[in-house]
Amino acid sequence: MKTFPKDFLWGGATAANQYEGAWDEGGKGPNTADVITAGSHTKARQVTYKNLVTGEIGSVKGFGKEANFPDNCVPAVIEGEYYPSHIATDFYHHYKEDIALMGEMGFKTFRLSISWARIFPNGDDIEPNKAGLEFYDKVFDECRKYGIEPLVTLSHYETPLNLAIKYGGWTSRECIPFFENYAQTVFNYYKGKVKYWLTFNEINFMDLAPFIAGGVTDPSPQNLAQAAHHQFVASALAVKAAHDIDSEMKVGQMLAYQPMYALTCDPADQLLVMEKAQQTFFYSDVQVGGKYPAYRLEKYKREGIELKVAEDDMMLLEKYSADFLSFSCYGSSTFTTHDEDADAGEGNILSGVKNPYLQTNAWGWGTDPACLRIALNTLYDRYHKPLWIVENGIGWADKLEEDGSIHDSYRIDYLRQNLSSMRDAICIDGVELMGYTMWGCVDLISAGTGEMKKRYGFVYVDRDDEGNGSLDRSRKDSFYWYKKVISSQGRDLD
Ligand code: BGP
Repeated sequence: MKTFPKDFLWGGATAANQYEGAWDEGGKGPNTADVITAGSHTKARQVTYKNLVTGEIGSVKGFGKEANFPDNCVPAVIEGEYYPSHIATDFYHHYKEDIALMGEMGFKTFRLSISWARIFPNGDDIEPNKAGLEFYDKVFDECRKYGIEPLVTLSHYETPLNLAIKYGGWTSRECIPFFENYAQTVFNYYKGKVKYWLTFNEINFMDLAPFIAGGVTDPSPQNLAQAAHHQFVASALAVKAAHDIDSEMKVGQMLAYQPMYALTCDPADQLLVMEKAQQTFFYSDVQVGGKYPAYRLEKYKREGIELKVAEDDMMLLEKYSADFLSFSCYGSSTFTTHDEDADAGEGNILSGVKNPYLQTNAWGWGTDPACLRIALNTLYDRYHKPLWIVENGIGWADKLEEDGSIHDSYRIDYLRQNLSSMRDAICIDGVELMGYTMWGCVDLISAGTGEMKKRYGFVYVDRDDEGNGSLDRSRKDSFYWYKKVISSQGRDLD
């Protein structure tokens, strides 16, 4: 039976701000994620702020475009508030145990992010924080012990808080040299230990949640366009730096992607889907295709947005496009112009209306058994570059039984369907896929809601939504299932 290639990189994915904790230990500075409170399925997470003149405190909605701060107010940590990122699930003090569990499952790769503010506490420092560099060095050595290849994101939904306060985040061009310095520092330090890198997690979230994606404190359409442009140039400079420092290094783009369906065959619905897709493809057309697409430039003209571009920017984007395209994909989304015929959709920020053919989890995220094959074919046809699925999985309120077991058959069912769809893309369609990292392989806090309850892992972590719990780790049923999948090279999905 034809199956996954021998060198396929099986593994799991995490992000520092949702997993690492130790937010003020080892010389780390605060980052934008450290000022975002917990929420729930029905209650939005908030960014807290302080008025520098009156000392007054307040908050604005964290996910979405509302994170627009009143005059004289800056995002700040407020005493007495609960911020899930501060301890998260404490990878900082559990990394040996967690990587051993990944080794036990047979992981070939582990996606994690470096917290930028752990290396440059203020973002604009000249010299790096040595303790921060040493921490990740120990993590990478631990990975090597188990033959695990790290895949490292440089900025996963976090920017050093000082850059947001002092410069308005990525709206300012000054972030480019700061990021370049950061990238060069870690590429040099971890040369020979880390081969695969990603620049900005789900870079297309700049349009949807700019404070989270780039510390943007004034999200006008002009600022969003500018902030995305600065991240593109910074990514291209990171590709250049990686290739100069070590010809073995590969730098990928990271896109939030999901197949988009029209609810009806009305051409108006197809056009709507086409326009929605352009909002996502804009980011990969620039970063992987190397050029600003015409549809986006026309949109800027229509909206009166005047992009400020430095002389070499367009050359850099073309010359240093990403080596591969990585993406997250949890399901699909459906759109229609016939809103009166459709039930409102729920789920993540890319969603449209409810697809009557699909099931959803308790947070309204639809599970689509065909999404990976469709996503892989669409992206491979468009760019002809190697792909890597760096997030896929399902959040569920798992139950820890008295005897310490966790029976997550729903997760196994979801993954079985998704892996089979991914196998079809490789074996039937010939798509070039480098690897698969299941999201949140060890339980961590949810980005969307800040909850612990929305768990994704193969490994359960004892912690609740109020921050209580021993942080002890336990293997779920899916742990043993994934181990078997990896050892059979994806042949045995039962
Ligand atoms: C992606 C993010 C991750 C992760 C995941 C699941 O958008 O890159 O950081 O959290 O979604 O989302 P959630 O945590 O909201 O369930």
